Amino acid sequence: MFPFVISALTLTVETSPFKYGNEVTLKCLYSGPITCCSSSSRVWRRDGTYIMSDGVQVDNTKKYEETVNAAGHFFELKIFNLGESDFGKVFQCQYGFSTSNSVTLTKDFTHGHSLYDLCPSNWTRFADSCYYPSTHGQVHNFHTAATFCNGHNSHLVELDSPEEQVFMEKLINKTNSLHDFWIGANDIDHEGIWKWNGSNTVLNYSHWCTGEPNNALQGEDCAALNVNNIPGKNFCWNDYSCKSYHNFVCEKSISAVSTTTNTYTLPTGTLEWRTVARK
Ligand SMILES: [Ca+2]
Ligand SMILES: [Ca+2]
Ligand SMILES: [Ca+2]
Repeated sequence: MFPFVISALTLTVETSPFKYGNEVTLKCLYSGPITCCSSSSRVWRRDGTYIMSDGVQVDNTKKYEETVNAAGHFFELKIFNLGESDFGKVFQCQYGFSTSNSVTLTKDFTHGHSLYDLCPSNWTRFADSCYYPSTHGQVHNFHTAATFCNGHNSHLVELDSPEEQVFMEKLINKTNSLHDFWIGANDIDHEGIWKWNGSNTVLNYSHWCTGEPNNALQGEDCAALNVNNIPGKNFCWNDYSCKSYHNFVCEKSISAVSTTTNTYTLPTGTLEWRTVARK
């Protein structure tokens, strides 16, 4: 008995996991069980060149991740941080001696999702926002920092959840700054009533340091993330005089980016309402 079955492979582009994601998943579906090829069986190619072989990344210029679902008769390749250079590239999967159809990545709105990172350079994506941490030495008082963000169609960051707080800690850690970072929280209007500067809404989440906010000295009405707390950087919040100088983080929503900064080729076919509304 011949020890393998040649199975037809179908390669498709799957939905991005994020609403306007910069990741894409390619799904390689085979029609039945393949009883062969314990080694060098699964292969991914980009423009004819191997990028992944049996889960081992051959091309290290990008981040790829392969998952195998034997029960479902498919394996998938997730590509991270899609950029302009990925569009127009041709992808293929191979299993044993079978090779799939070719799939070209296009900047389209498949499933109502743009396969493109909408954040400008120097801005980092998390959920539906882009974030800009000010650079080393780019320190301002609270009002000047807020004005800077406004000038970039954004506002001082509003931290609404533990997840966003954790993301912020990682983002700020990468800057290696020893300065604290302004966030949008302030009680300028009413002492003790903390609001976000951008949306003018009362805080629904907070991460104050122990004993803060304490409105110390002549009064402290503006909040910053603590990065030089002793011992170590713990990223809790402290209120300061709004006139003091700190780094800062701006946040803008993805929808603000897509209507002001980027232009797109109009897609064909049927679109979801929210996609049409962004144009
Ligand atoms: Ca936010
Ligand atoms: Ca205060
Ligand atoms: Ca304080």
